[in-house]
Amino acid sequence: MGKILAILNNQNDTNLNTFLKTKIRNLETEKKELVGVFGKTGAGKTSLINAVIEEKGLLPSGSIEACTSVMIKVEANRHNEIYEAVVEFISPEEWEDEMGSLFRTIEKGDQAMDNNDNDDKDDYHEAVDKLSALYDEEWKERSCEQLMEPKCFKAIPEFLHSKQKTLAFKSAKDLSADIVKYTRNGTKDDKYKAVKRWYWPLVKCVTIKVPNNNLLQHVTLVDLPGNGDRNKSRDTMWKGIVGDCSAVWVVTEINRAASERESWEILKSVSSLLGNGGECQHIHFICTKSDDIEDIDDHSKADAQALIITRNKEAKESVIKELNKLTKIKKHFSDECFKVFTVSSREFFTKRHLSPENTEIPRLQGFLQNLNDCHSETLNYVSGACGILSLIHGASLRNEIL
Ligand SMILES: Nc1nc2c(ncn2[C@@H]2O[C@H](COP(=O)(O)OP(=O)(O)O)[C@@H](O)[C@H]2O)c(=O)[nH]1
Ligand SMILES: [Mg+2]
Repeated sequence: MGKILAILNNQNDTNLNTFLKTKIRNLETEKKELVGVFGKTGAGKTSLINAVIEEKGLLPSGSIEACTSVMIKVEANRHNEIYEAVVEFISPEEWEDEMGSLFRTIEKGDQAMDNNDNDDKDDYHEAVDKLSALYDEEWKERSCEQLMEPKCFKAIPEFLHSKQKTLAFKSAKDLSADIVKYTRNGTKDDKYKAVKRWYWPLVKCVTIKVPNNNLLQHVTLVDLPGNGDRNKSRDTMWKGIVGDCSAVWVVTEINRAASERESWEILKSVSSLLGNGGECQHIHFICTKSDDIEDIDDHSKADAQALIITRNKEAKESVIKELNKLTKIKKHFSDECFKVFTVSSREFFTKRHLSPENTEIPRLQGFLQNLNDCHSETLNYVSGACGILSLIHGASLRNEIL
């Protein structure tokens, strides 16, 4: 392919020639298997990803107040030993538009306060949160136009030029500390008092590249906040990602796994997007925080372990019972698609009460390993290269090339 590319480079640029050159270059950028991690805030998605890839503290997790606000993709860095974060922004035009509607919401909200209209009040607080995250108090005295001036984006000039911002770090810990200002809403969290500007309202997606990671060679994990997004381009991206997922993980706390409506709603809306003809072959229901049992530390290790195992079993049974009720969704997928896991990301790292095999993180790792192994980069390359060669062969028979 290298030789052919060299020959093509020495020829005049015809349509066919340009097409072939692009095709050959694209052979190198392979498609990944996407695993979408869904669930409401606080369900334990971020901790789950950290545990599965065995990078404690890579993705900042924590209090609900400082929840993850943007989409985060985690994949392998296959080029060097560095932890890398690539930040993608929405366009400046989009932000200006959104700001206009935020200001209108705030005006409406002032009236809602008088009329006690709760929906409008929520929108009002959301708008204030967003503007304050980015501009602190400044937005109150300035116009939209002034708030678009370059001096407001000194730390992120890339945003104004519609470019990505690439950040490089030596360790997972350094990356985690720096990316909070792009990914989380920490305005109300004392832990982040030092951070003055939060950029999440402008961020579309952050891709984190982890070095030396076998599980992620051909797999990308996507941490998706909540259920869609009000920002149009982020929502489009969200839906696009759902449609491309090879596997969907619906994450929910074990204590409410079967009863909580929200995770079942997520499962329903996600499966309607997956629909027919999608790539998705695996829908996994993951019950998190299996260590979270009241007064667990008062028990002996053996008793604690027995309690956890019994509850895991009960949780699985009730989730499977609920799953079986979803006849409409089940019509589109085979029975093998659905699996239930019980995990504790905390136990996976601390190993206080459980032997590692009792939290099913290793089982999820096995699943990812399998997804990796089934994804054949070589096969994709070879069939792509064959296609290019037969095109060239056909064209040369017609004297169009070489
Ligand atoms: N006890 C226990 N707490 C957990 C576990 N996983 C996450 N948490 C806690 O649950 C909260 C939310 O976790 P996070 O991963 O940020 O959830 P996300 O909002 O879904 O990404 C944090 O306070 C975590 O410390 C677990 O396995 N056991
Ligand atoms: Mg999170």
